[in-house]
Amino acid sequence: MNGLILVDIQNDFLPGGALAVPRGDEVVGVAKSLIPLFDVVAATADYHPRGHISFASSHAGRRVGEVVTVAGAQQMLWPDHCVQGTPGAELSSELSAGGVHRIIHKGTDPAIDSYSGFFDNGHLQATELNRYLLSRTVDAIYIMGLATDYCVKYTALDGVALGYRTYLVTDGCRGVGVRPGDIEAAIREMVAAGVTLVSSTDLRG
Ligand code: VGL
Ligand code: ZN
Repeated sequence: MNGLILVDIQNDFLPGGALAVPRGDEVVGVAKSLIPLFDVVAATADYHPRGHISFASSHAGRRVGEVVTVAGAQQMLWPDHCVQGTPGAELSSELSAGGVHRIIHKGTDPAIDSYSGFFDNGHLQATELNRYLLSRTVDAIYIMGLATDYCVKYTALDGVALGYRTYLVTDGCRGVGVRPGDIEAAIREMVAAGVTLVSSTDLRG
């Protein structure tokens, strides 16, 4: 069974949002075109409590874009984003028309970030995504969304590690690109790990 995973297509990652991904809005139409082609559609949602460890505002004297060490792990600091219960945390209203069968919240633990839709960054806790996909007998996952170089990448890498045939819908992704080349490097890393690149036009036939 094929599953579509829509990664973090939330208002805060779209133009005007707190952590807007450049041209992030361009993935929404791709998502809408693919949703009807899949029997299993899961959407991940970054869903942070106020004061989350990934927010620069939670670290005195630190600024957005700085990297700090938290419990021995590197943590990039972001603007406050996808705060639970705020409009920025909601999925794009264009996806509320239907077709998303399950929303998987992540990043809900105040003390650890979670880029992947499957696990937190320390691989300490799993979300319900893997269980959900297994319950629907999904063995191939098609991943698209925001952002290529963070949540999309880590979701795809975990997908491969968990044994899914893992596809990246390249035209359905946009990246943050904190440093030049980050997005291309992320795609290379995914391919090297065993992710297959596809375009939505191939899937639509
Ligand atoms: C993301 C940075 C912080 C993402 C989430 O969805 O890629 N990036 N939180
Ligand atoms: Zn986040």
